Order: sequence, then C-alpha cells, then structure tokens
Amino acid sequence: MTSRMPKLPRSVLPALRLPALRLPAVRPPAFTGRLHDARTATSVGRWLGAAFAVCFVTGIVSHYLQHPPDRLADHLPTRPVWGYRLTQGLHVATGLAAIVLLLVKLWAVYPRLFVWPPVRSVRHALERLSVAVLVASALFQVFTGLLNIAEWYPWPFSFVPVHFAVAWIATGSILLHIAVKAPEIRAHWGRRSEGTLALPAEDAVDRRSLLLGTGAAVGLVTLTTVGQSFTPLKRVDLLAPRHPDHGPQGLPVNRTAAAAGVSERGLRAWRLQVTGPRPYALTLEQLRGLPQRRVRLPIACVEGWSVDAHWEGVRVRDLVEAAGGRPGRDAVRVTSLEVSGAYRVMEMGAGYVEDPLTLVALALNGQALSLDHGFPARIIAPDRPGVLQTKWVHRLEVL
Ligand SMILES: Nc1nc2c(c(=O)[nH]1)N[C@H]1C(S)=C(S)[C@@H](COP(=O)(O)O)O[C@H]1N2
Ligand SMILES: [Mo]
Repeated sequence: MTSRMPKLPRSVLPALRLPALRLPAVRPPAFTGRLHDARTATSVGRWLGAAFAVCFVTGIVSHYLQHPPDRLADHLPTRPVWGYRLTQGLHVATGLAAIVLLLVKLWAVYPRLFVWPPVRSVRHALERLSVAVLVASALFQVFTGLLNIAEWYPWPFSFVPVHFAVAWIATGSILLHIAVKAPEIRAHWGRRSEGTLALPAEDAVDRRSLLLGTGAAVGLVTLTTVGQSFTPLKRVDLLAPRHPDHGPQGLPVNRTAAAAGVSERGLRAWRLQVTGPRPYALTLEQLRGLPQRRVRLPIACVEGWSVDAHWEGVRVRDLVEAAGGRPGRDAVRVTSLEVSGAYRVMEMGAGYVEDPLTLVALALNGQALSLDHGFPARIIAPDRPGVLQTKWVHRLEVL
C-alpha cells in the first residue's frame, strides 16, 4: 500500500514531515478591528517610546544621585536646588502616562500573539522572543513603579535594585524592537503611510478617535496626579497617593517616627555628636544657640511627591569646620536614631557638605520640627533625593 510513495533523497524528508502535523487545520482567531495595524502601533509606539526614554534617563539620574561611583560622590551637582524635584517628578509622571500608552499599544498589537504558525523560522522565533522580553519587562517596570509609589510591595524582592536592573532589559529590548521594526516605523511615521495609501485614509476617523481617546486618558491621568510634585496643580491632585500639603507642618511624611522606632522618650539624652579631628557633642539648646540659617528647599521623594518648605538650622559646613573637617574636601557620614532601615545611615559627598544651603535643620515652616519630620534634627540639602534627607540625626562623622 505504501509502495506508491516516491523515493526521495533523505535530506528532503525532515521538511516533508511538517505538514503531517496538520498545523493549518487549527484555526487562529480572526480579528476584524481595523486598528490593529502597524500605523496604530507606530502612532502610539512613538509616544510610548518617548515616555520610556524620559523614564530611563531620569531613573539613571536618580540611581546615580543615590549610589554615585566613588569618583563622582564629591562632585554631584547641588544646583539647581529643584533639579531632582524636576527629574523625579518627570520620572513618575511619564511612568504613569506610560501605563496608558502601553495598554493601548498592547491592544493594538495583541492579534499578533495568534499568528499562525506560531514559529516560521529561527529569525521569526527570535523576533517573537524579543517581543516577549520587551512586553514582560515593560509591564514589569510600569506596574512595580506604580505599586512602589503606593508603597505596596507584594513581592519578595527589593524594589530598587530590581527596578533598576529591569530598566536596562526593557531599554535594550525597546532599542532592538525599534531596530527590527525600523522599516515599518519609517513607512507609517508621516501623515500618510507609504505604500498603502488607501488604508490610513480609510481608517483615519477611527484612528483619530483612538488616538484622541488615548491622549485624553493620558491627560486625565497626568492632570490628576502631577500636582503631587507640580504644586500649581495640587488642587486637582486627586489620584496620587500623596498630596503635597497633607501632613504635619504642611508636609507629607513617608516614614513616621513610630515606624522608625523613634520616640520622644528615647530622645531625652539626645546630643548631636560630631566626630572628626576635634570631636564634640551639642545639646539641642547649644545647637539653637549657633548661627541659624533659613533656606527654602524642596523635599523631593523618589516616590514622586515633592514640595518646597522653609527650613531653619545650622550649616553642616560650620559644624564640620568646628570639628576640624575641611568643607569641600571631606565627605560626611550621617547616622539617624532610627533603629533599622535602609536610610538609617547616609553619606554626603563634599559638594553637599560645603554648600551653604545644606543644614542640620531644627525647624520647618516656622516651627520646631515635629517628631515625624525628624525632631530634634534632620538633614536638608539642595538637589538631593528625599531618601537622603535623613531624619532624627544624632551623629555626623567627618570622613
Ligand atoms: N532616618 C530616616 N530618614 C528619612 C527616611 C527614613 O526612612 N529614615 N525617609 C526619607 C524619605 S523616603 C523622605 S521622602 C523624606 C521625607 O521627609 P518628611 O517625612 O519630613 O517629609 O525623609 C527621608 N528621611
Ligand atoms: Mo522618599
């Protein structure tokens, strides 16, 4: 019965086995929507790409301000004083906008998940794999970022290093994706798609609606959250986890004294110790007796909220000089009374130490610091992430 099969050279046989799997018999779902095309993907993709680019650059800035390489630690910029406020505000705002853009982009392209056969060649397999990495890493970044600004950590890993590492994976796969799709991006970038003149014209109305809707959603998300850092819009800050004015002394609190294990009772014997060639210790009264400076500086939290405040206290530079340190040359290690926590100990490069605006602050907005804002003393320095504005300070070590 089988003898009718013609004899074939061996090398052809593996290729002939494929149809035996009857792949074409499986029917992939049909998609009728007209906007699942490369033109929509390009239109939304370029905004998404721009948002991710801003997120990546501002994220790198934030990372290196918090973990500078040794060579740079003493030379980080302290001006403009609102620099970090701007970059981190942008980081969170573009990250939130990217959530909307990413969902629309995925909606535009998801029918491709069902292409048949699922793998056509090694090249096709690699391309799909790279898209899988891109989608997974992009979703991971925006959703871990979102949960982080809500201070909800339903995962076993630590957010900062993982968010930083995956940023490189996401950025690499975006660049690869742009390279692979360059011909299509080019063809659909302009007002009319090249080569398919009829198609965009026919879909123009639908596409405009989709893009307008997307723009409106991005606008709404931005408008209702950006007031957490862009304070002129604070009145419409309805959805951000923090309102810049809500908190004791008109300033939010990230970590309370109770959470940090700091209590009024534990402060009775408090002294500010300053170590260096000529170490000394000061009571709060003695600190208040030193020349007080008044500065206006923002707290800019990595989680996106930021607000300007008036601070009063003693220049770190004066305290360091009194201990025999050399402002501009020496870095300082600051230790908090906090029992444990990632921000108990902070190091400040020589540039911040030297800056006349860097204070051991004793008062905020005209009143002695409240316990939650770091009573008896805290650090406030220009152009620095909020996490490094250490509260409940009890030791400065000239390094
Ligand atoms: N010792 C200590 N200081 C700290 C923190 C902390 O957890 N421990 N949190 C920091 C963070 S994340 C921010 S944003 C600022 C907020 O200061 P505020 O609570 O006075 O607004 O304090 C910083 N100082
Ligand atoms: Mo923060």
